[in-house]
Amino acid sequence: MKKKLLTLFLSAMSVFFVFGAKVSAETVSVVSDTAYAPFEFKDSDQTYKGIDVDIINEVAKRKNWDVNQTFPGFDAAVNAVQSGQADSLMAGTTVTDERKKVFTFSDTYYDTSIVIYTRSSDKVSDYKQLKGKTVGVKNGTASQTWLDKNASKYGFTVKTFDTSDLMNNSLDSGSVDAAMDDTPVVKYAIGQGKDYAINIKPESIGSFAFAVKKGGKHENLI
Ligand code: ASN
Repeated sequence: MKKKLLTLFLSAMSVFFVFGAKVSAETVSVVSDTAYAPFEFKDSDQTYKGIDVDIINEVAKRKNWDVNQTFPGFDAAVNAVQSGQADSLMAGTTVTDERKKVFTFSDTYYDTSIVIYTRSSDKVSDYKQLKGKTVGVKNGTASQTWLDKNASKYGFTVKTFDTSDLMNNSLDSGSVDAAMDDTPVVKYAIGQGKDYAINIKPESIGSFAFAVKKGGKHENLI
């Protein structure tokens, strides 16, 4: 996993530097998700780490930005950039047509997919098995869009959470039957010892990129 992450980081760096003008000692506020390992997460030493943190720090170094990165959670981060309270979004954000209407995106740095997962004792290998069940998801995410679109087709109920760890606590305690999140994040959690299972094919939905408000004063960052 470590080697894979390093390869991802290096290839992300190579795409990240084909765009953008060099800005001189500009202070750039960057908002991110909060519990989204391996992209951003609070480590046991109470500092935030992860691929998004490493990429932003490297970009800042090369572009001479003075970065202030904070971790309010995905939906809060999106709202902060849209309302002008923050300059930019680095939160494992999937580029979608809907989001392109309000954000300007950098080149992408990671091809993602989203997937249903359950406690490992419950096997869901077909969406039809979710009939009558409750599926957890994080507010404002591409997974939520997918679930909302498919809820009536498969007969499940969608329950939203502000963060992935709150969602996973509910999955652990049985107050939701399944959840949906980005596949690398679920696989990382399983690798860290979470007792979850993926028995259904992930949905490819696009790639992650850095973003600023479309038409805003920070488009020069990209
Ligand atoms: N990958 C999610 C999305 O693009 C964002 C996240 O969960 N941090 O909707």
